[in-house]
Amino acid sequence: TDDDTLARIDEARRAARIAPDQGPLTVSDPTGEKRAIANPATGEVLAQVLMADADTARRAVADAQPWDAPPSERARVLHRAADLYEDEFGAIFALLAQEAGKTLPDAVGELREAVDFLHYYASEGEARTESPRGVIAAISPWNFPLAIFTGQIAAALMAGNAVLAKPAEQTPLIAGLAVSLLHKAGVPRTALQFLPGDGGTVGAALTSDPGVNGVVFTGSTETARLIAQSMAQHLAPGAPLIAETGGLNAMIVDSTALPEQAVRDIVASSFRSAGQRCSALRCLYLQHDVAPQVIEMLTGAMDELTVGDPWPLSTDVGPVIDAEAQQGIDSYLDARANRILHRLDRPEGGHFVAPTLVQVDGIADLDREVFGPVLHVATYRARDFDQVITDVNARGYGLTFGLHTRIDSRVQEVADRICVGNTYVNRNQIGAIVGSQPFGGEALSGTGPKAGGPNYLPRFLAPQPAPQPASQQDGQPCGQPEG
Ligand code: UN1
Repeated sequence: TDDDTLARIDEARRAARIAPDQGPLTVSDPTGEKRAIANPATGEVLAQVLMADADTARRAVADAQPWDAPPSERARVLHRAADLYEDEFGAIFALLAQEAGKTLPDAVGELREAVDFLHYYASEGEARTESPRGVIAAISPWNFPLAIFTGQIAAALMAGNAVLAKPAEQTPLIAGLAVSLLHKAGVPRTALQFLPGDGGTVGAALTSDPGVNGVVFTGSTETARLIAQSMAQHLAPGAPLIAETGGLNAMIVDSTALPEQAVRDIVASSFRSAGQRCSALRCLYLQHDVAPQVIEMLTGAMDELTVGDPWPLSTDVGPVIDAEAQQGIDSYLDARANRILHRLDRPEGGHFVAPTLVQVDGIADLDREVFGPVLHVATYRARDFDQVITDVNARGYGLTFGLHTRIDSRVQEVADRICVGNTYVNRNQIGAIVGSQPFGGEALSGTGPKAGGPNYLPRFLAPQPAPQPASQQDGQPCGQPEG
């Protein structure tokens, strides 16, 4: 971005900023309790949002109507929504900073991803002739409150479904803006309803409702399990759960890697977005002989990071989302105080966690996904390379994996053995690009199919009956009840 463009972006963002002296906005919805939405960097209350409750959720299911416009019309509306998102970049960047704690580079990436999802699914879905499933509940996280929220909705809508969109309780403002732009572009209100609320009540009401024909979810592996149980209670066989969940993502840097490049990519993968991406690097394996040099360069690079309010353009690492997140990471680190290799100072006020390196023997020492700027570092010897891959696979997650090496045969060897959705070689391991890098995990990291890839949208369409062998075509298939 050149300086002129940056100045223009900054001006639009400034104009749209929720000013502290205007007092909290009130965002209305007919029922439910108020929730104060606060800026995670300053604690300043931005808005009072009236949240939906279980009754509102049930009524929304009853009112939902699949979007019965032809696919070409749906595509046109979603392409138009993408243009409206781009026009509103100032308000979007302001809210991403104020409500979600995003730096401007992270906000720019997020808007790009949301726009790409809209165009991608609109184009993918245009030629599809299958029927929609019906009503889809879309439950999305606070860490990509625009991109993931929009991606789920865009795929489900493009397939012709009605969507009940439940954003994370921490980020209803940016989600509400997205919904208003989708409506303005022409998505009917009965096809897209907005249900800000907490997962325990609104999420549970939606996922247990027999009128819901499928759930798309991004969030923790534990919540995905609860959703699966909730869906099982209403016995709607075939109602899909499309889930993207957590990860314990590793990177190997071997002794042939270029250290400067590796360090740049380690910093980006671990500390951008304050480590709050499911794709983020959690456990770095350094080959023994280069470890001292890489750690020295890494701690030097960390010392250059500016941690603080994401609003100033000079900030590299913003806050974590809320007090609960901050306290959880703090107590995790307190319990490992004697293993801390390096830690930056924490800024005053706000929900900040200082970027931290923690020494471990291997990925088996990580007892959970720490969703913040905390990187675990282990070393390995050349003869143990295979064991590292085995140990990473043994954790049962499978989202991203990074490899820094100049040995070509090693790239193939790792690609063949590592069980993850996305493997990145000699680059950082965040920021998958819609269309060219479909994103999603294996095993505990999600159900698939990958978002931003060709298999995603078809999951929101009713499966076609399998073609019958000629001899059975006129009769009932064996053992299958009618209907
Ligand atoms: C998430 O953090 O919940 O590739 C998933 C990336 C993003 C990750 C999104 N698409 O970094």
